[in-house]
Amino acid sequence: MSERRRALVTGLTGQDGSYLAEFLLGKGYEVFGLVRRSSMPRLERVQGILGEVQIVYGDLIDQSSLQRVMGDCRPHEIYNLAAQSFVPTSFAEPVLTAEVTALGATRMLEAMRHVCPEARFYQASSSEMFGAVRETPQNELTPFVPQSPYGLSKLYAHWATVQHREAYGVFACSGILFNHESPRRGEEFVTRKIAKAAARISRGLQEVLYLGNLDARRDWGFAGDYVRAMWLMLQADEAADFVIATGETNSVRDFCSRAFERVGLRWEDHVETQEALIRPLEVDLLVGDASLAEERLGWEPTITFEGLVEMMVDAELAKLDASE
Ligand code: NAP
Ligand code: G4F
Repeated sequence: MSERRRALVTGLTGQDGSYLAEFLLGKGYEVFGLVRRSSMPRLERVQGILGEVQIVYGDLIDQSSLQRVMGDCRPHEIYNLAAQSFVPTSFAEPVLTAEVTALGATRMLEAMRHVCPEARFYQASSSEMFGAVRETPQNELTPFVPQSPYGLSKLYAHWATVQHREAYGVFACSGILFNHESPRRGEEFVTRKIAKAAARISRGLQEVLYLGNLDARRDWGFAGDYVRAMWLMLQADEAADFVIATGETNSVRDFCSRAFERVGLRWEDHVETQEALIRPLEVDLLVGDASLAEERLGWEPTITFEGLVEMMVDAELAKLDASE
């Protein structure tokens, strides 16, 4: 009988970690989820799988914890999803962001190289690395011009992944994922903030939604589709880097329009802009070309922009119904 595949997922408690763990359990993997120690670990997103996933404690800023965990789990596949992932926080806490998001990835790669060099490694890279984009749509060959300490940190981690592959021959892939959302998205990100506010305003629980730049355009997909792409990258014959995106771009204003339409309201009557929410530097336009992933991995998104907005607003309405 063949050995059960083991996967180590960092960032288990985040949006993607929860979807990926569910996906891997569905494929029969033994899943180890790295959680950082805190007085109150945030396990809400993984409540449903706590009996199946094995929690292991460690922190991306502690090298020895990562080596210990890898030695204990002996993973076949490692998915490095942990990061300080919120762009505004990266302007407020640039050193912490670099420690976790940039050096944390290097610590993971070094731990793997020394403890389990045969494992396959996935790095959660980001379209934020394209920053002030030099071409549209963006693909694997588009130059990187990061516009935030977060983008800069992800770029360091991206090149660390490429270098480990080239220098040491480890199987390491970097997935350059464009924005992906879901009802489990953190409440500080713009899509969840809008979906939640539209639902609350429609029920008379809130009056105004304050936002920053309404003109920014993003390529928004569904997180459930994107974790499947992560797994596909680690099943390929050869390690490589892939853009994962829908190929469609919409503005924050478009997201508002759809979300408020879903609850029968006009967004213009409820949204106000606030200077404090404007970033020191902005990424104006992102739209990805995922044709390499389609060709080599057979990956395609299944959820449209309209479907995503409806899914997120409907989930917020259902939560309000359940709490009544
Ligand atoms: P998320 O919801 O913010 O989750 C981040 C995870 O990292 C959380 O589980 C968090 O744990 C963990 N973490 C933070 N600092 C840590 C540390 N020092 N040691 C160990 N764990 C730590 O992010 P996400 O949306 O799921 O995204 C997953 C990854 O993909 C991130 O690396 C993100 O930067 C990247 N990415 C995301 C998108 C997107 O659109 N979602 C696009 C491109 C790339 P706590 O619960 O303890 O805070
Ligand atoms: O939802 P956001 O905060 O996501 P952002 O900055 O694009 O970053 C996300 O996607 C990246 C992939 O490109 C990931 F790597 C990263 O970890 C994260 O998941 O903001 C989206 C846009 C921005 O242009 C922002 O300026 O929405 C604009 N925006 C306008 N008002 C707002 C708001 N963003 C937030 N968070 N809150 C607002 O009130």
